[in-house]
Amino acid sequence: MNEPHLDALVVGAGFGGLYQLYSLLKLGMKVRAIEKAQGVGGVWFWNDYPGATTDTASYLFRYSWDKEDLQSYPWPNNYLSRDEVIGYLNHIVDKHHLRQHIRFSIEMVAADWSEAAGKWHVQTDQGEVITATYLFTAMGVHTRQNIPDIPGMDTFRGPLMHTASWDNNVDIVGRRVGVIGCGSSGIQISNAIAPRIAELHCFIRHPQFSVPLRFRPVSSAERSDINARYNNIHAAQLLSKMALDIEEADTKTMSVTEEERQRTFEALWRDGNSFRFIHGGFGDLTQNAEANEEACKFLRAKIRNIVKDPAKADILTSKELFVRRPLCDQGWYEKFNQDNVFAIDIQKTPIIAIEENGIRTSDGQIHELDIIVLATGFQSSGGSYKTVRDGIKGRGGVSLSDHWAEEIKTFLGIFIHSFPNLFMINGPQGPFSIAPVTIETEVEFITEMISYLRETHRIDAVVECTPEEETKWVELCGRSADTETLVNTVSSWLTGTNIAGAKPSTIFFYSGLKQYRSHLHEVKDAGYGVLLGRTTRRVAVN
Ligand code: NA7
Repeated sequence: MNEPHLDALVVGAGFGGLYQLYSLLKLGMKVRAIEKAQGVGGVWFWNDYPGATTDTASYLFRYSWDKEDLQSYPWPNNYLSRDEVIGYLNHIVDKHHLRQHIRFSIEMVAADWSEAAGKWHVQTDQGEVITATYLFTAMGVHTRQNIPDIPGMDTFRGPLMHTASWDNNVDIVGRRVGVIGCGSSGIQISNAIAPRIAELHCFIRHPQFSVPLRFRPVSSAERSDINARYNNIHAAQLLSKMALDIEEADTKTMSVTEEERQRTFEALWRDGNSFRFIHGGFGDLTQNAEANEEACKFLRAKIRNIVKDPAKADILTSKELFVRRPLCDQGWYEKFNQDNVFAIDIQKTPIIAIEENGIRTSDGQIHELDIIVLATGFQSSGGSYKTVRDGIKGRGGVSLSDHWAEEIKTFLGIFIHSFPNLFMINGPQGPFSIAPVTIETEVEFITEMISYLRETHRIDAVVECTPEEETKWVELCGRSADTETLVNTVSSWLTGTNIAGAKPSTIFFYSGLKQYRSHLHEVKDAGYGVLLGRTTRRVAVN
């Protein structure tokens, strides 16, 4: 059944899509959301593997605009499990009557901008075409799985699953499980299943640093205290870099004595959470290699201290700087003290094949397994966009994959030149700060802009950034990566180089949420001029 023409179509029903839907409905617009999954949650819907947990504090992993909910909705522990996130989002959807506006199990397979009509034509996998004046893509960062090309994958006789398509019907108890990959997903699932399975074999190419999460219940006194301070907490987030609700330190690592440095690292380790570890003690760990190396030395000593077998400790210890997306764990290193938990160094002995009964490494050994888990990550660098089946095509039929062939290019992480009236929520080149407040910032900016267009009777205006603004933003993101981070010193999803052969891109604006918001304010204060330069009038066509 074809939808009638919409003012706006929102693609995706995770944190971003839901808030955008809610906001546009409040403006009185004719809007619909489509979602590929059978339920809400976006990345949290799909990542239903054992141990999937947020590493953002529970009280920050909420929408800030539902003040009543902030006070009353339960979060028993300091971090949320995947199921709690899904429960919360379903609660929001029901409370705000959003469900009737969402169509589930529908995937956008093509989107074409019609210059003549001034509309987007979106084709779904159900064979229908939806037309909409505005297209909001809230399609997530970690959406397209990265499936490695290992010979013999189809010959394995047991279940072989990516973490993002985990099948909870598979009984893991007493089985021998192999986990390929040790990013957030790999360490979370390994940690969660280790106590229940016969053997755990972790295949590790680049070990990463992890800091304990310090998962714990939250007392009612703590909850009351946070409830009383919510407005201030939110206001402080908006004026910070990472939005972690911590004092972001500016002390230089090398400006203090060795003793004080160790004391600070120790306190950060004890308090837990790797983002807090990086930003809570010193101000230059992300930027300065010498400072970062001090943190690495501290973490390497911790690993050696926890993991009793020196050979395993060596495989688990990163020789790189601490510059990948920081990891948090609930006892991952400790699990390697179990005799049935093995670490396999696949830099030294790469995986050469998957066979009927396990994984063969280059030393000729077959690691016998009943279940294989691919914790191999995602095509995070624009993959959600570039892999839309029949493409997203803007002015003159230019495809987004072509537009981004050399590198990802956006303005503010929201707008793309040649793709009018298309707005990305949590797309590439937005701020590297925690969700949902980052998402809210983007949604509120776009919603205010559309509201402004409606109020000033400019609903026919086509919103599009200029190539110059795009170029400037890409340069700014690149500079922020160079000055604020060391991310370009390794290959990881933060630069898109986790995918073999991919060209590096800057996929975040690293100067922080406060700085990002000031760029948004500049655009807004100038009457959105840089986005409205190319106004064309639409012809009324359905
Ligand atoms: P990540 O962080 O991209 O981690 C993927 C892991 O898989 C990482 O250890 C990779 O090793 C490994 N990997 C990927 N491909 C292969 C192949 N072909 N062979 C062996 N090992 C491989 O993904 P996650 O799902 O853990 O986390 C993604 C984000 O989700 C996370 O950062 C949070 O923001 C939430 P490599 O480092 O490439 O050597």
